[in-house]
Amino acid sequence: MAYLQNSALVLLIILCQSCASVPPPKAVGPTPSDQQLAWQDMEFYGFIHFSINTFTDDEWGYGDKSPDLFNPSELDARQWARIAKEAGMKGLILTNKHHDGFCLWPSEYTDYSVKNSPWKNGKGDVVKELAEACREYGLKMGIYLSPWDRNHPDYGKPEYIEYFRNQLTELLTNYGDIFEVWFDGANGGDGYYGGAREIRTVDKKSYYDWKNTIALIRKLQPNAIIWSDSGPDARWVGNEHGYAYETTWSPLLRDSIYGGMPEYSKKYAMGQENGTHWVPAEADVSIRPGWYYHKSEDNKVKTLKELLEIYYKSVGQNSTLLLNLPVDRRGLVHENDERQLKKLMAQLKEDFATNLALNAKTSANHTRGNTSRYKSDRAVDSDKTTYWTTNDDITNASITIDFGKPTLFNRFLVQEYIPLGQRVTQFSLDAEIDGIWKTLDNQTTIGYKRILRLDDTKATKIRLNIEGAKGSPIISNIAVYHAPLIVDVPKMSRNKQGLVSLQTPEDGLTIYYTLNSEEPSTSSSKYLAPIAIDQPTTLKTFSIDPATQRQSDVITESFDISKKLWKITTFQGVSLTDQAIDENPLTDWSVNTQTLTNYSIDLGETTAIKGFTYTPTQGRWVSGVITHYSFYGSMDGENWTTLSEGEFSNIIANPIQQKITFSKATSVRYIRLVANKIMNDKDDALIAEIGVITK
Ligand code: FUL
Repeated sequence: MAYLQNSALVLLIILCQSCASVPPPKAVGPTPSDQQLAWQDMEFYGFIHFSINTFTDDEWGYGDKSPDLFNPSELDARQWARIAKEAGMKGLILTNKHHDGFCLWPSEYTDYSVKNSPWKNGKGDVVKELAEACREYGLKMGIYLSPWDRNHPDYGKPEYIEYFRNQLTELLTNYGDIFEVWFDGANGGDGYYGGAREIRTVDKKSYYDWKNTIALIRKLQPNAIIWSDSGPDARWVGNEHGYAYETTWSPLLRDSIYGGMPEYSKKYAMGQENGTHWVPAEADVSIRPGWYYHKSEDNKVKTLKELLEIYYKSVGQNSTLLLNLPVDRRGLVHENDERQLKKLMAQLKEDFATNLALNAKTSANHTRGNTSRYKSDRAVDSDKTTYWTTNDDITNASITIDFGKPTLFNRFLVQEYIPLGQRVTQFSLDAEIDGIWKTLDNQTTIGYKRILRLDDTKATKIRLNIEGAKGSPIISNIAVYHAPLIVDVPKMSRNKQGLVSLQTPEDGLTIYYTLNSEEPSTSSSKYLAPIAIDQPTTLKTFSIDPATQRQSDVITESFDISKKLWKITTFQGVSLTDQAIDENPLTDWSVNTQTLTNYSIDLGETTAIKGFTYTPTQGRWVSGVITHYSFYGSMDGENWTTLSEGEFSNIIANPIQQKITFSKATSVRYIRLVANKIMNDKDDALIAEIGVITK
């Protein structure tokens, strides 16, 4: 007995020695600092764009607007922080000073700040309010300080650099811990510059003397990540769509890059396999078309499908995600943006609800030193400090995960152990379906995190094949999920024939609807083909995932008579156009006001109309909007009567469909909308759609 016990002890000692005697692989290429590792773990955080631009409806201020304009009626940084927290963000970066030079904190070094605004009688400090809110909600805070300053008289001269550093010092000293410092690459150009109103260009490479500015930041906030096109700690992803690349390297040829260099996006943004420094990607994008709040974009907040696409192409492609929430003139994140964020959060929770690979049976064709310390099961143990790896000379190896039974999945998540560098250059994923192995995907880089979106697959085993790497592959985590379908309200469109189509974000959802104003349910009509709607009708509809019973909100739309009999007749040089009556708000009729009287719309039959609708362009930029109109009706197309004349109120700020109703119904066969004034006194009008109201 004693002998047995002793030999077991000896065996144990030998085993432990063998574990200890196989050292971990040596790092390959550049590796992240502790600060970069902590930052990468944040994965998802928010941007807040807020400034005088918010009150002037601009994206880039010139620097000449009065601080009097900055007057949010109910600014509440706690609301921003709550929304960010509930969305799963780990921090917030505020535009403390954008290109216009206006400071959201009462800087000692300029008068161009909140201290000369009416907000809180000049006693307010937005940065302080956000710092307190972030602390309360457990969020980290970052700062955006534009290097370009279109207000400051010294911009372009050496004195400005001192001013810039003084401001940095204020921000990095007075507001607690800062996790990221964000330096925009846009710098130099026209501006106010203290009244000079001229173009000032700078040598982007040398003007800012970044070396010393970086040293200052390191001294004041040693844990902060410094972000710009060229890092030094994190880099721009090269576009403002929020998308990283299928091949995204964290190493970067950092010394070849400077902030704002023109060829950056094409040449460097993906990172490089032979990059010299660890400078991981951050993908920035706004939840709306613009970075700043514009009322005109209230109905252009990104859809759930678009937001998910961004998430999978950023966090799922070895990048962090910086998602912008514009704060509005009240000083709040708009309700529409909050609603979309909530949808995103709910869907992500569902997508990653159950890790089907957690503690599954694993095997590998190579294991470093054949010790348990580096065995394949370390990749599925949910401990990111442990990993599966191979001997140093192995750069091709496979790990198999055995679910034990046919298992349905459509997401594959894999992570490299990045403290030892990013290594994998090529990999594939196989699945054993009904006893036959099939390749599901071939890809290149992994990095911190890679998520593959796959078709629904039912397999008993899967196999990750590392087919190329810069050293032994080191895989710290593999997870497998079955994400449900994206459930969101159906998208509606109608054609000129009056056929209404309903579209779901993904195939596989069922749509129910009613045409009698009743609330739809699963016993209502099921949508199978476009619905013919010729008469005024209220359509209510929602979509549902039959597998999970998750259902979308109900969406309601009122349709009037169809335009199937309508014809536009133009004369005297006006080009014939149907865009104004094709029921597609994304196509415009571009027409000169001088000739806008030279057309008529024939409704095809005598119709009693109670009003009309005008939809201005729905393009990204608001232009050609008719602000003052006359609307005419005629029975014979010769003799016209003015049915209404006036102004479309607030149409520039909110260019959605306008509905004008008359005091009484009038029977007409022909109609005509004429522009009396176009925004910015332009000559050309853009008409997306003209319609009538009959009910
Ligand atoms: C850009 C800026 O010019 C935009 O206004 C915005 O701040 C965006 C995040 O970065 O380069």
